[in-house]
Amino acid sequence: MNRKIIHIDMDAFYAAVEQRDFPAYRGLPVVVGGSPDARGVVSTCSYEARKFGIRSAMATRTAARLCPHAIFVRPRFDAYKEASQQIHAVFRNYTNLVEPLSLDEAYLDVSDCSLHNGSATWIAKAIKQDIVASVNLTASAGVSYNKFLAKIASGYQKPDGLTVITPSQGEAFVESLAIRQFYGVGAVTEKKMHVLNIRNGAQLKQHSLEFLQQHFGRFGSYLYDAARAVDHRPVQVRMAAKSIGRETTFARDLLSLDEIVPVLRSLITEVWQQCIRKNKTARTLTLKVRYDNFQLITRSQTLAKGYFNEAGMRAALQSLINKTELGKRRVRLVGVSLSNFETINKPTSANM
Ligand code: TTP
Ligand code: MG
Repeated sequence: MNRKIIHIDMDAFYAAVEQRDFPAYRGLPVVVGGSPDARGVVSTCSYEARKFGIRSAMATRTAARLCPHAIFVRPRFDAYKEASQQIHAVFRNYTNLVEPLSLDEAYLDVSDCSLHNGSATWIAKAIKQDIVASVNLTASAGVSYNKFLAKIASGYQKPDGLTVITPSQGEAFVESLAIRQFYGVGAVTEKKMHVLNIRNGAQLKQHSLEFLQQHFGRFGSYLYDAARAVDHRPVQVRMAAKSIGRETTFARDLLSLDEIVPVLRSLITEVWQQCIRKNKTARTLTLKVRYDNFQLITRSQTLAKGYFNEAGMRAALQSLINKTELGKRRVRLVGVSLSNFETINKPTSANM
């Protein structure tokens, strides 16, 4: 039986929160990101601003040139996080099978949801309405029988869209897609595809599994399936974050390790004190870095034996730093967290 998957993605998320909270911004080009007179980048912008060609990850300075009368605002992550939590609470009214992808995006598997006579389309409509009622923001929804199609569908009629791709429409839909619209195909892969004369789904479908694997490695088999509208990836529920962490956003973006490392060391001390207070020990240490273009990465180390203490975290810090571009790229935020907790007296058993 076909699954019923919904992909929800908020419209112009950060910018929409700003327009909601500051009515004077409504109907106007709003750009959320760094300062336009420094080296900041655009996080996102309102749909009014997109008419001027402004896009995420563009230099804010370029955005200011494209639309000098745009309103430039700095991000308010707390407000976005709060809205995100409220949206995710809405999702869980419909199913526990929720896979969050980011603050503003999630997959839901509603195959077993009996609300609205089990119609995924009506469930998606209801979720959109609930989101408006709960956070006063619009979302776009994609409804289909796998994750790949649901995600493409949600972006098909933005903003405030609802697109359904039925099993009988799936293959033709995929054939019509530009190659760039395939999940995982970025600028580099797109170029490579064009060299191979693959510009759309129909052309992709003409190539054998062997050909695609030869040119794209493991990604090739994903592409082979995707071209046939096949995607078996399940919606993966992630547990509520069970971690203790601390992070800091710098007043200005930092490059020098001499400035960054002491901050990380004091965050480690804070995390460790919190662990002591909560009587916890953990096996996984995670370093989180947000670069100046807002790209967020995490690097983790898990101990095969034993637990992290403060000295252990300090000792592991350098090898985690080495797995990042700290010291080479400017960063706006760093954080450390511990997870994978274990209660020492009660051994966990995998088969219980
Ligand atoms: P997106 O869902 O990609 O974008 P969006 O919600 O702003 O607009 P759309 O209607 O096209 O979905 O990203 C969600 C949020 O993540 C976005 O509001 C801001 C943040 N973000 C960045 O900070 N930097 C980026 O480069 C991107 C793409 C997003
Ligand atoms: Mg979005």
